[in-house]
Order: sequence, then structure tokens, then C-alpha cells
Amino acid sequence: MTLFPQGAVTAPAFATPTDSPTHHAALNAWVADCAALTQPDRIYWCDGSEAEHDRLVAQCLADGTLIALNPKTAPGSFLHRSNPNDVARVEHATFICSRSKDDAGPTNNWLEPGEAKTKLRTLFDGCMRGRTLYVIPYIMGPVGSPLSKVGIEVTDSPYVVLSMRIMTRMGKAALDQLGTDGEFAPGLHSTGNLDPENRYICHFPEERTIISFGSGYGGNALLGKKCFALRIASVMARDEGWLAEHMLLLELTAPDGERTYIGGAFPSACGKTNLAMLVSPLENRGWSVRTVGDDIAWMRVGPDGKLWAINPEAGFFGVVPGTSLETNPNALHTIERGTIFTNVAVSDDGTPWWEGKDGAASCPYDYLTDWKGNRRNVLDGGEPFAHPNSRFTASAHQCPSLSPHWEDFGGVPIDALIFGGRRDNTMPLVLEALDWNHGVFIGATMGSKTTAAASGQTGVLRRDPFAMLPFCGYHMGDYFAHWIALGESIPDPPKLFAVNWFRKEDGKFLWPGFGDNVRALIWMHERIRGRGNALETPAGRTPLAGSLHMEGLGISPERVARALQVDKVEWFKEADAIAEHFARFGDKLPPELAEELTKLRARLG
Ligand code: O2Y
Ligand code: MN
Repeated sequence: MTLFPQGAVTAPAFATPTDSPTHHAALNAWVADCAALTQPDRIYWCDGSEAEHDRLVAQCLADGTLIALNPKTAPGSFLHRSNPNDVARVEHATFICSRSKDDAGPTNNWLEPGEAKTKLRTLFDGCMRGRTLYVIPYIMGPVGSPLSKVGIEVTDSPYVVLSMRIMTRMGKAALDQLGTDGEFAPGLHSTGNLDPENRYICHFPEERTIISFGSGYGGNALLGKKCFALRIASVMARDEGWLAEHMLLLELTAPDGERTYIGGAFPSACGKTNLAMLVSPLENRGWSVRTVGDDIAWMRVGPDGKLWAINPEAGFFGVVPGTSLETNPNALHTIERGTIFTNVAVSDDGTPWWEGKDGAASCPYDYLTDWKGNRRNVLDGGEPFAHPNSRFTASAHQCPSLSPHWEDFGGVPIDALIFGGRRDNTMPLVLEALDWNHGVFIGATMGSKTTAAASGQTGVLRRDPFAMLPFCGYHMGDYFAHWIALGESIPDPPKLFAVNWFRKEDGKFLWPGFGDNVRALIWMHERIRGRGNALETPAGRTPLAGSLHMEGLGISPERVARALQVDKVEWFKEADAIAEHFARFGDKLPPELAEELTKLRARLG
């Protein structure tokens, strides 16, 4: 595999395979190629050991990449401050470099692969001079699982190495899994000089390759996450007949011990991590929720005809602001120790702080150092102290609600998939699809109101099919067709549902959300087993009055009914908006979805 075929590169002496811990010829050749282009002073192959971690942390503390936090209030945790111009994913600088523009589709930025490589070659030329090139072998998925895949990230960022160590199974285990000729997805990353004008997150789907330049932040730099596990993996999944989805995975256990596994697609900022780590208010009645994953699911048909899913990640890269004992106690406990915080505020005694941390209580500090490093009086107002997209990176093992099955080799058997969004109206609290194609129609037409956390205009409805708009590595029309086709090949498919926790009346949320969302999950559990009463509406099936578990819910049955209502006038408008949305996909829109729209209109009368 030659990453930069026009580079005519000669590997420097230190990049010979004899210095590498692997006899994987393609991997050694590729690392040598990267090194010849970027010209680092050193090449370091990460083994994932504790000793390596400690050395890297010491180095990062010494050069200011990390700041140690209070060992009593945040043991083993560190603060990283990113460049203020580099604080989020950059959709405008994210490219799908497929050979044909048509394969990238209307929802992706496209660059011709040769043109992209020419541009990238110039940017990467000598960019690691004076620096260390780290080779990170990593596994997405449980070690040794047939559902796992190996990636290699070459980077010049020790922060990326430390983060990938949390987010993936990294180091020797990955090289062992790869052997001497296993397949891997190559990734090359450099923070470069962090010039936003020279920021490129490029994906070459046919080569399963990722090249990222000019950002050190999250999804742009931790290449195993959005770049590999979604954009590249979605193409692999299309080619190989499986699904790589932007979905949380959770386990719901009933009082009789029966378990239901649910995958959920939600756009960013819709409370996905909160749902994955939900604390059930009905735990004392035997209904509990455990976490399998909070962001990504890889799913395949198993020998029993069901869809089986793994969480390819090993940690959480979650939004910090708003995380409190009230909103997400499991996340709060997860990040009590051993966590890398990025762009949060810090108190004078080195305790990490963010807006919403204290819930209803007021901030206990007089002064805080904000995410940019400025010490300010908390009463001064002004910009938030923690960046709204500040993040925690923490191992899944630290999560108190982690399911014992979260890294089962074969994955967990999926009973239901849910599509959610943040909508003021139209979409009821919970809706069961009439059949597979209707469920795909629901996924394909998902919409969500944009929030401050996303770039662009806020408060407008953005259609985000399957919550994959920024993450699908190929034409979204083909992606819909893949979902339709897969439905026919799953002998025992999951039931499909829509949810909307955010419906409003007079500017106020109708539904309390958070832990009470378990009530919608319980109804799904019942429906899957042929129980739980449903009302047929033109939009799908909703819980019939009395069929939602209401014990301890602090709102009236009338209010619940309004949260569940399917309003025909709203749905007529929705059908028109869907037609407009579908027009984007031209002749790539599967006829089955056009037919679903016709059927919706017919049901509406
Ligand atoms: O801003 C970033 O780089 C992270 S975005 C992100 C991180 C974790 C999980 N999901 C997302 C997302 O945008 O969906
Ligand atoms: Mn996500």
C-alpha cells in the first residue's frame, strides 16, 4: 500500500522494518512512507503499556500539553487546552475523496483523490521535523472479536496517543490481532500549525484511508472514532453487508430478568450519552438500564438470524457542560478519576469545573480559570468558563452502569433500534414503525433542532438521516438503499421506533426526560414481545392510553397524551417537508422510500 504514490519517497534509516515491532510488510512500508514524507526526528511504535502511558504523561506535563488536576478531587486526571480556533469537528473541512463525486453524494464535501493527495502532500512535507512520529496500532471492537477491525494512526500528537489509549484497544494487542498480513485502515494525522485555513480531514473510502491535517481536536484527530468507525466503516459495511451506525447501545432488564438490547441514533446534542447511561426511576421495580456504548454501533446478522451489535469503542468522549448528579450521575462518576478533560475550566485548587456541574446549586468558587487559561471572577459574567463543546475522555471501565455484556465477543442481540431528534412539535414521544421499510423511512427523515453546540444557525430544523449526515462515507441515497436491502436479509429483524423527548407546549417541555425516558423503553420491550397496547395513527403506532408505565411519573395523563399526540395538520406539513428533503437525493432515492411517503399521505387522507 503506497499512501502517497507520487511521493517517490525513500524511507530514512530509522524507519526500516527492523526498528518496528511487526513483520507486517504493508504496515512497515506504509509507516516508512509516512516518515519519509513528514521527516520526524524519531519514530515511536506505541505498545499501549502502563509504563509508556506514564512516560507520555510526564512528557506532556513538562511541555504543557497536559495540566495535572487536583489528585484528591480528580485523581489521575488531566486538563488539556486546545487551540481556541480548534474546538470542534469541522464539517466544512471534512472531505470524502471517493474516485467518483457521485459516490460522495449531495451531503458530503468531495475532493478528487489525486487533487486531495497533492494538497496533503504539500502540507505534510516535512511537517514532523523536530517532532516524534507515533505509530498507534488500535482495535475497534473487543480484542479478538470477529466483528472488530484494526486501524493504524500515525500522528505527531502525544495528546492523541493518550486519548486513543482510552478510546480504543491500543498497542501490542492490535499488532497481535493484525499478524503479518491482516487488513488495517491506515490513518495519518498531524496537528500541523493549526491554521484553520489549512485544515483537511480527508477520507479515501476505496483505500480505507484517512488523512487529517491541521487540527488536534476530537473527531478530527482521534481517527478511530468518527473517521474510521463511521465514515470509512460505513463504506466497508455497505460493501460487506453490515451496518456501521451513529448509535448508542443499551441493555434494558425487566423484573423477570429478560433483557432487551436497544440501539439508538440521535444527532449530536440530543442527550445520547444521558440515555446510554440512564438511571431508571423504576430500578426498585426491577427495570434497570445498563450501558453498552454511547456513540457508535457496528451490527451484523448473526447465525440465529438476529442483528448483533458491538460498541467498537473502549471509552467515552463526551460533552462535559451540563453533566451533573441530576442529569447524568453515571457520567459524573465515570469522570471522577483517570480522565482527560479538554477545554473545561479549573478552580484554584485544580478541580475541573463546567457550567451545570453543580446542578441547582451555585458555583462553589469565587475565581475560575476558564478554558482559554484566563483567571476570572465567577460573578463577572461574559463567556462560559468551560467551552460548550468541552469534552471528557474516560475509559468505559470506569462507568458504573456498564453492562457486563458490553464487550462480549459476538456482540449483543438487538431487539429494537430507535431514531431520535430534538423537535418542538410533530414527532410524538414514542412511535413504533409499521414495518421495516416504514422504520427506514423514519430514520431517513429524522430531523433535529440545531443547538449552540453545533456549528451554523441555531434553532432551525436540520434533517439528519439516521444521525449520519456528517458521518456517512458515501452517497446517502445508496445508504438508504443499503438499509432497505438489509431488512430483507435479516430473518429476525429488530423493531424500529422513533422518539422525541423534546416536544414543547407553551415553550415548556411536555415530557420530563432523563430517567423517565425508561418508560418509553419499557413500552418497546412490551411491543417486541407482542404485548403493550398501541394506537394506529397515520404516522405509526403510539402507546395507547394507560400502556406507558406511569408509576412515579410526576405529570398528568393528559400531559402524557399531548406528548404522544399525532397532529394531522403538523403531519401534512411534515409530509411536504419530507418531499423537499427527499428531492436532494434525486434518482438515488430508493423507490421504497418514495412509496412510504405516498403511503403516509394516504394514511393522512
Ligand atoms: O467536536 C468533536 O470533535 C466531537 S463530536 C462528537 C464526539 C463524541 C461523540 N459524538 C460526537 C458527535 O458530534 O456526534
Ligand atoms: Mn456522536
